Amino acid sequence: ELAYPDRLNCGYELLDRTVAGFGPDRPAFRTGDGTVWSYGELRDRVDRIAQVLTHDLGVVPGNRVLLRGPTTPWLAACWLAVMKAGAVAVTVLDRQRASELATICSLARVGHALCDVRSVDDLLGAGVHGLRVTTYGGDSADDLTELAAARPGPYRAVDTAADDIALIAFTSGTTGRPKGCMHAHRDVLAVADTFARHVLRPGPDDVFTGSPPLGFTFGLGGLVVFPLRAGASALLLEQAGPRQLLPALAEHRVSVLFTAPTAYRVMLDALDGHDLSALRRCVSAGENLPAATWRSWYERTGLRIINGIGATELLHIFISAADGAIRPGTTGVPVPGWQARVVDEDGVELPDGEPGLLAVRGPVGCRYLADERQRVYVRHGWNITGDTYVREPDGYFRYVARADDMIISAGYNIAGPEVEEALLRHPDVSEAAVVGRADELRGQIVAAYVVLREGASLSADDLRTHMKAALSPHKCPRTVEFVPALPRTATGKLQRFLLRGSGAP
Ligand code: 3SK
Repeated sequence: ELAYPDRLNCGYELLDRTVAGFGPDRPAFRTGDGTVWSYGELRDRVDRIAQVLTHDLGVVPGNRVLLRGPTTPWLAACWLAVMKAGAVAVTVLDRQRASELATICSLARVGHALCDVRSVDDLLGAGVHGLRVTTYGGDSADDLTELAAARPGPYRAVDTAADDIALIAFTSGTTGRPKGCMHAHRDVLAVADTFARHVLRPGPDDVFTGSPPLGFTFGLGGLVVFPLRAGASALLLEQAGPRQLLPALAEHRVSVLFTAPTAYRVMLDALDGHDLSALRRCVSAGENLPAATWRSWYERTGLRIINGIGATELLHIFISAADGAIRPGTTGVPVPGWQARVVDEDGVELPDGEPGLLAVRGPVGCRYLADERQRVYVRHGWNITGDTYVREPDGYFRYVARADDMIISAGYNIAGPEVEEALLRHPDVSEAAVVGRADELRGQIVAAYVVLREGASLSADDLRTHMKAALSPHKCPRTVEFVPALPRTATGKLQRFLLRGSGAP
């Protein structure tokens, strides 16, 4: 049980309390060009921004403030300032375009936006009525950076209730229509005090980095909330693709890495000559981590990837495993503080070994902003994540598929990810997606889309031979298509519905 006081401001807890504990001089944020913001400097900037919000922009507690920009210390500082000012941060991705931004602003009734000057065009293009946009990183007199410079002095954090909403994080899942997930001040601390505290066990000397943007709660947790809660520092990279990550890991002596399975696979091809000796925790989430990727990473680096499943609805990771308890091919066990089970459509718990719906509950729950899909996500007091899982007899949870990604072919239930894993075991395959395609005879057939590694020239016949040796015949793809890339959401999740050819969720 996590016990928090009734009055709690997560911005104060993450920043002021950490400065009180570790002093102002330790590094908080670093950037790729070597800039370092100490905790003292970070607090000074956050307090100035909070003053601008309150005194220049007239933001009052509860107002929704949209935050948009590449991953920089300024974006993180704006988020902390919104927290301290008792307002509600609406985080969006830099990749989201005008029409999506307009939808989000209208759903969340956003009145203000703090936006990196480089990302402002789409936001202005969204044409949101009454939205007051303040840029940062520019050089005009009404730029936030200029306004903040003129607002000295410490800022006293607004005395928010632990249950006041701090954040509305939008997800469109893998299929479409955005849903706003509301999270309170206590939720922000709860994910640090469960997953980070028990699985990562960070200390003040840790250096975090990773690819997920701050507009995705995977990134907000991994690059801001977890390091600050531990008095550690984070390297914030504007470009954080696998090829930028590798040299950064060495140069900045990164010890905790957050990224997705695809990036681990790409990094495997380019590891040579990179010094990863400071790295001690590698977290993978966003999608299931195939056992083959886990094993190759372990063989090449000696590091055991921490696989996790998280959700924007639940803010961060709720099933995972630490260190020696990691079992490749499984996600792990409920993070301390969380409970999980596998249930049928009626919410009845299924026996171990039987696939069913993953149901979880813990310190954070799903609270959609005015959305009828709340009834689908929360059933019988449990959050139903939309994933099909098996609980093994030893209590480990094994991913099978997204619930709507099961393929039924000639009466067989086939999990797309199992077929994808077998494809990925071929050394020439870099990415794979498997979907069910309508078929008169069999109901559905297994159709594979494959991205080959650079320079590889594998034929569909050779791949079929590999698959026949790897899987029982009914699971082998009937069609194989080589494609240059797979369709993904802005947060990197595979959009299988586009491959199914339905064009719609
Ligand atoms: O959506 C996800 O996959 C996720 C993973 C880890 C942490 C947070 C999120 C939203």
